[in-house]
Amino acid sequence: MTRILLALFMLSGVFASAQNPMPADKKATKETVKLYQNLIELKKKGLMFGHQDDLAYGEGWYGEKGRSDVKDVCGDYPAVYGWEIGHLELGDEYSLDSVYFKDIQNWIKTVYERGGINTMSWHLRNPYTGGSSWDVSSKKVVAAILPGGEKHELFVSWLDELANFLNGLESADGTKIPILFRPFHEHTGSWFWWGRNLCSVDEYKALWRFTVDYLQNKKEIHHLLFTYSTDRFKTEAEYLERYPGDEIVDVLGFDLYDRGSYYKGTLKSCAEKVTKLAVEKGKVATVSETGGPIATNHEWWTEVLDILKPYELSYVLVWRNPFRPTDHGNFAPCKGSPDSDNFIEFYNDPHTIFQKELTSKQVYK
Ligand code: BMA
Repeated sequence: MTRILLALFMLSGVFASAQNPMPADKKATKETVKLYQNLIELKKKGLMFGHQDDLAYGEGWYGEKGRSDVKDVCGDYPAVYGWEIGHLELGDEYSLDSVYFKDIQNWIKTVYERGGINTMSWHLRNPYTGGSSWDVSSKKVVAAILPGGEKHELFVSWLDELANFLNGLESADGTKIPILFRPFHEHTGSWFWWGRNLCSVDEYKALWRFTVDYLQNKKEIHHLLFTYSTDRFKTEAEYLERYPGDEIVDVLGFDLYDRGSYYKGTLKSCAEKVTKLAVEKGKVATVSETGGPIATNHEWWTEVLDILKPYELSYVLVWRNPFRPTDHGNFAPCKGSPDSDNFIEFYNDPHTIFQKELTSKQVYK
């Protein structure tokens, strides 16, 4: 009898945890837990649309209150907003993309109040050489910033800057605003100092573990959902090779840009694998960065939607619309852009989710 009762009790626990998935951080704030659980629910309803630096600038404008290229086209804001904090570690006032950190903090609050979702990437400088994230001249960087390494103290001081910034993300009533934090991304490629050919598997995992442990246990930061995001990959084993662990990661993502004929097949294959893994692990799956040739392929939006529709993905985020010339063009539509009609079709599709469909109640409560 006791055994039967015990078995029933354990089974009820299994059901409860399936119904109430929890983020990896056992001390996650109430709103962070809710965000995680709502992300799991929302991905069953549809695919959220995200855009990098959506509120900060766009085609021909910078810092106009309330403006968004996406809103200019479809009358609605994205559901997910990407922010980039590279150069925060230097104590600078603005990011490598020339956005003031104070403004980013304010926009993050605006997004939270309206029930949108904030995600943050970090193209942090190379702490060993002093170069940029893209400085891959040394393979010693990761080892040098781990405990005992010659640049460890410097790296810790950068995490302190990050912690100050994160602690400043508070709503009007003092609630810490949950963030999907996505550090050390695209590590299956070798263009950042934390990339595949630049450090060993163990070093990469140790970098993640140290960072998460420092933020959670030394800085008491518990309003983050950690996002692991590779570049393109072929197999689950490749995807997981440098995965730091279920006890650390909440969101499984990958970045993939459309720069040729490989894109569609690879997008499908990566989406399929990442959603399968997310279901197995009870995590959230996402296309954490993408972008395509929308200036020339005016049907790109619905083509991508057709590929992603079968999979339970939380969101797809397209990269920024640079306000001054850089090495890429716009990844989101803007007023009058030739892909606009197709984007509106994408917007009107019942499967896509934009800001108006989300309310703060739905996402954080
Ligand atoms: C890259 C480009 C760069 C930018 C960097 C960080 O993909 O958009 O211009 O500085 O991301 O946001």
